[in-house]
Amino acid sequence: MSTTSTASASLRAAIDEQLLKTVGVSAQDATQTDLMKAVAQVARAQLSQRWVETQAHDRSSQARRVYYLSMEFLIGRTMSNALAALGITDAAAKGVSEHAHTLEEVCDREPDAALGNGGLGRLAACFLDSMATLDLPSFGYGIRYEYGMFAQDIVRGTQVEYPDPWLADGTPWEFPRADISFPVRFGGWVEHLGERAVWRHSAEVAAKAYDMVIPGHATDKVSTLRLWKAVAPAHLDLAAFNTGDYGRAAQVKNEFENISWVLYPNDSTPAGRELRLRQEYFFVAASVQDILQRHILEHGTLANLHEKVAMHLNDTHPAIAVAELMRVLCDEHSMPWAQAWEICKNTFSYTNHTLMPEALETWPVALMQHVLPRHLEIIFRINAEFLEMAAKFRPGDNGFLARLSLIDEAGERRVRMANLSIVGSHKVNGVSALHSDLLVETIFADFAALWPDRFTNMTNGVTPRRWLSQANPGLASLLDETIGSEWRIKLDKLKLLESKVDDAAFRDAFKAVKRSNKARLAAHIERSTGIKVSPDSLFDVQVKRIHEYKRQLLNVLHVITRYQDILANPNADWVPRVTIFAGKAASSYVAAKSIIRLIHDVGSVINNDPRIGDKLKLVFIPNYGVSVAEIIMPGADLSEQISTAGTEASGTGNMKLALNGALTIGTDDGANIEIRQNVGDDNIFIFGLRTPEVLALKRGGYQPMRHYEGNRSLKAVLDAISGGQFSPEEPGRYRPLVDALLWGGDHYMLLADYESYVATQAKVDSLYRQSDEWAKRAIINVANMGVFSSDRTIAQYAKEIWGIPTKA
Ligand code: 26Y
Repeated sequence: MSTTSTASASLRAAIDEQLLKTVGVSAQDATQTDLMKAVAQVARAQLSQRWVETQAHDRSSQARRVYYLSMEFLIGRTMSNALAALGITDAAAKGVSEHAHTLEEVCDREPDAALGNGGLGRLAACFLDSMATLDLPSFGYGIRYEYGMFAQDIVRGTQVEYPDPWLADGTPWEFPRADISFPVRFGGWVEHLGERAVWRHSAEVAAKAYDMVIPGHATDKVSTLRLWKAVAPAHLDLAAFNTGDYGRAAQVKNEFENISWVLYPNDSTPAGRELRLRQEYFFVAASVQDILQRHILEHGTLANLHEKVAMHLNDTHPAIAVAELMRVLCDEHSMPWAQAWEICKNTFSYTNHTLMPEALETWPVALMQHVLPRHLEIIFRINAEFLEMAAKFRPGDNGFLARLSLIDEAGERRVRMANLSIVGSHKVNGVSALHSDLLVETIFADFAALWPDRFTNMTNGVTPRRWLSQANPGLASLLDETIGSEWRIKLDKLKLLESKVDDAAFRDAFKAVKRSNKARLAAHIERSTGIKVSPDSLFDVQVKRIHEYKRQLLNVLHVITRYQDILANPNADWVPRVTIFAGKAASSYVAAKSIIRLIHDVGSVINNDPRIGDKLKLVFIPNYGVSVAEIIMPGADLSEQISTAGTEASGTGNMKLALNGALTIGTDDGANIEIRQNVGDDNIFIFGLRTPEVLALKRGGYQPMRHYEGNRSLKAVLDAISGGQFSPEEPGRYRPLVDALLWGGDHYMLLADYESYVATQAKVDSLYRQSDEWAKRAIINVANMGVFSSDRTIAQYAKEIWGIPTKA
């Protein structure tokens, strides 16, 4: 027997053994789900071995580690990624085929770990993959939510949210660490005994560790994602239980354990509730205790903490860590304040993911006093010392100090978490070149005046393992044949494709891959919506959270324009197009939900209009998430990245789509700008106002009505929507959406960009008609996406922010 067939024979034996031992079924009776669990157990055992070895290595080398603190990790499924990292995909496929199933069917049985909302959470998951792949000594820390991102169903065109009990049947990928548990305290008051502060807390909950192993690729190293579960202290439970009051016992248990129950399903809309603050402190307090305990075990002192520990704040959500580290160092380890503050600043770094002022987190001082009284005192002291220093920089400028202050004194006093993060960190970064520039020019301008060197840029990236290897096996094998397989860990190698652009045989192979990915996507569309679409159409894709600034509504305006034009000129040479949307709206976000409904209403009219046929289809794929994205990205021709310039911090879907050979139609915003710089102006469709023009127009008094009056097709489209053409049973349904554009100031300037958007869509059509020209540009896009690997991003963080050498 060859070595590979020995490997698959032994893997098959291992699967059968796990079916019997862990799953508890005979090999003959195993269902797809049973097989999924058994294969996972086999992979888990091998990963566990790597985990133990990596830990031992990092411990003995006294490595400097990075700890990535994040409220969100949008991991998706683990199976395919784990098998690929272990190099046992083929053997596993053979193993399950003996049971008359395909590996794909088996992998599909795994629920997504959807512990995040959108871009920020998925970025954290891509980063973990890259940290492991680069052998970076690292941990992710977060919350083990019992319920992740809600599942979205569409009922008569409207979004309905269902809970996501992803843990209901257990997950084979977690390792409960029964012995790792830390107390987390809340409430009460502070007693000052001379110099010493003592926090007399009023409540305590236990944080229990659950680890997920994050395998690296082309390395035996793994990283750890440690998630905390809140557990009521046993003694508390028992007190009520022993008196026979079971109802009360359950209630007390719930009050404590609700901390890790559910992910806040808000994205860039403030959450503002006490439970959210408790979640933030809960996972930060547990993580800091764990990190310090490990540090003391390895180094015996906290004096060198910043030399061995880098803690990264993924947005302001874990910002309370700054106050918590100060509290632990000063109150619990009796370190002098000044020394603790030096350590603190040198330990933390912070990434900002949004410019929109309404999305910046603040907490009422009164709430902080109630939940975390000692932390509030510490924040006040940090603020006093900081403002004293700042006052020397610009004496007498009270506006400057008021803007810098950690406390917003206008109206109800509030703690500004972004300001706390900046003051407590040695580095602050944005997530694209434009975003990082705008940070220092706008919302953080005062801080940048004070500390210009603190601010930097780290352009986002995505992991090529999930977003190319795994999601697009067809393109991955074409790449392997054409340029070798090293691109998986050195994405710059894609550049080699440029020499193939004029090779007709290669172009045909490339087109064939796209065509089969589109057929797969079309099948998913039919399964999930009942709508049949032709893979010969141009697949025009906008997938992301539904938010006004992302302007899904502008896309709909174009679709209706096209519909009206087709009706007016039915015999023109129309490029058949399928416009595809997917994404979730925050449950309380009325306008976003209304946009979802409009998409459905417009879709029913267009898709059922016999005059239109295949010339135009409009579909909304329900329940967007990581696994659905893995089907959509490879099947897209056109990537819609159409946020108002200056509002999308970076975007990462734009990178995934271009990496899979879609051309971008987009504004001069976020990472679109860097995509343009890399692929070249001729290989991307950029339209609309640029950031300075947006700002100037806002200042000069923007008049949306002028565009309505001045553009006949725009007027016709808006009149059709507001007149009820798409909602005849309730003609006024979309009046509020249209009124917000015409009378409400059109905050995101859809009408200002409409004309240029529609004109650019016509250019898209002309290029698509020349299928060879289109393919050339798509290939050039793929060839130039190397820089958008999260390996590049993480190598840059490691070098410039965390001070940890990597092999990249
Ligand atoms: C405060 C809370 C309710 C909250 C929760 C989640 C606020 C914001 C978020 C999520 C923000 C987010 O996902 N931002 C996105 O981060 C990506 C990664 O950097 C960027 O590519 C994207 O432009 C940005 O919108």
